[in-house]
Amino acid sequence: MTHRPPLHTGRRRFLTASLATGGAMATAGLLPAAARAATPDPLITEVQPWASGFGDGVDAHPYGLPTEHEGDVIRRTVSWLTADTISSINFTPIHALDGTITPQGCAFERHHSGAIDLAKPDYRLMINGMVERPLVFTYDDLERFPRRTMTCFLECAANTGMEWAGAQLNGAQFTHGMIHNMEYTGVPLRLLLEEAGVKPEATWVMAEGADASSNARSFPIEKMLDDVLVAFKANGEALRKEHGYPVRLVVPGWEGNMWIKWLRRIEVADAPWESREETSKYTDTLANGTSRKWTWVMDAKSVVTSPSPQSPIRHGAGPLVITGLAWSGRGAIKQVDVTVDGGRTWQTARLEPQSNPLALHRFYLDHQWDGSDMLIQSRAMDATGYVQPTKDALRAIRGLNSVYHNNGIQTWLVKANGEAENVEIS
Ligand SMILES: Nc1nc2c(c(=O)[nH]1)N[C@H]1C(S)=C(S)[C@@H](COP(=O)(O)O)O[C@H]1N2
Ligand SMILES: [Mo]
Repeated sequence: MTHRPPLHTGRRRFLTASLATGGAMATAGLLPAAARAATPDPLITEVQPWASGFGDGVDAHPYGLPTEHEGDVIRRTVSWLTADTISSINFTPIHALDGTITPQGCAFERHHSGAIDLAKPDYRLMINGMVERPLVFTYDDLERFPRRTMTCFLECAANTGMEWAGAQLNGAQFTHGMIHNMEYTGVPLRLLLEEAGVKPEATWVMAEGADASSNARSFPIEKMLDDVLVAFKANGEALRKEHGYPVRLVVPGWEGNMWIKWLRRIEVADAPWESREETSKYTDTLANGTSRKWTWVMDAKSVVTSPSPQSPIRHGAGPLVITGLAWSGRGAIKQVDVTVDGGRTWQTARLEPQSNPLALHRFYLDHQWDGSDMLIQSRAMDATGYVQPTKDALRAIRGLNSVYHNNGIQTWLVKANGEAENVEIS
């Protein structure tokens, strides 16, 4: 599964060997660099092929792609989940990424009727309903409004949904990969609504896309006048087709299905669009048969991305970087605690500074691994003081029939050989 460039195997083997003999230094938190230098390494002592000629010219890749050595950092599907590729889902390779930004090319996709091709000249956005002036905007019109740039996560409400009944999928990509985090640029929807003139009695807004599914959703108008963006750029460049080119809705902190792609119409109203079949699709069925609905905001959640089943430990005992992601739709992540002993003891991880509260946060725990089995978990706390619950605590409230909004604590069993497995402990 893992791609190892053959030229690096010698160095890898050597690092492992020197770590084994340099245990004392390793526990001091330093790699035994002196020991490493003592053994001749052809990668150091011999001229390599890449230093014996020319590399690519600047005209080789007008638009660059990742190097072939990173060819396994790709979106993946789960065959039994994705029997149909059109109304379907794939997963972000979060186990192989670091930092917080998700490159568009490997950011998960969820379509109800496929990713459509829509060119800018054919793009129209209509605002109608309870407004003074119904309006139609072209793409060029949108570019003339004041814009903002902000980074936020999009999590599908179904993320981790397959884990309700117990540990099932073996990898962070599959258990937690219905998420991405991009820097979006666009026009605040508030400015477009002000241009149209929202009537005072309006309380709801319906938004729909240009694809066959339309993915129509109802929003309380307060959110639409608050921080929602009509976005046309992601991570500095145009949205990719699969993420809604040329224009999508960005709904910070709210579940992914509200982030309408290929946005084509906004209708202002005084009631939600209950007549539309999709309006309350993402409901959570409770044990007593009733449902939670309009659970728009994503609760605090976190996951260790490495080590994890697809990112095993490839070195021996000693220094180990434990890292992962944390996020909350209710505000910034204030603290992430990590345990390596199944919750008996917790250590507070280092959080990288994050300027946007509703973006993914990256945490690190610099650990000295003694080489024995670990039960690794992470637990996030957000600005409201809410603490990510255990899976059992969630089940006690929501039962086993839910699919959506599973933000329970994830456990990886990391074995002495460095391999990891998705497990549950209680
Ligand atoms: N027009 C339209 N918008 C849509 C969808 C869709 O099928 N059509 N899927 C929704 C769902 S359920 C999710 S989780 C997100 C996924 O966004 P992504 O494909 O950019 O990851 O888009 C949402 N917006
Ligand atoms: Mo979704």
